[in-house]
Amino acid sequence: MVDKTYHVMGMGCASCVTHVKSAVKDLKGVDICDVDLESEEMNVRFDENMLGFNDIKKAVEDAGYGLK
Ligand SMILES: [Cu+2]
Repeated sequence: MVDKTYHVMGMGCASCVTHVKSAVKDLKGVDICDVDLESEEMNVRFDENMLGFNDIKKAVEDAGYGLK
């Protein structure tokens, strides 16, 4: 497991946070995902053997937001 912090773009309210969180938590191999609206930071703990940044980025983008 690794812990990473990413920057989420395009969130405007608490329901955006919920959207992003649930999209990432649905990914296989993700243990913890916390998103902070004010700092736009996302902390993710995941199994790096099962997925990587690009998979997380895609899930966030599919939900309608950006990730870097
Ligand atoms: Cu919103």
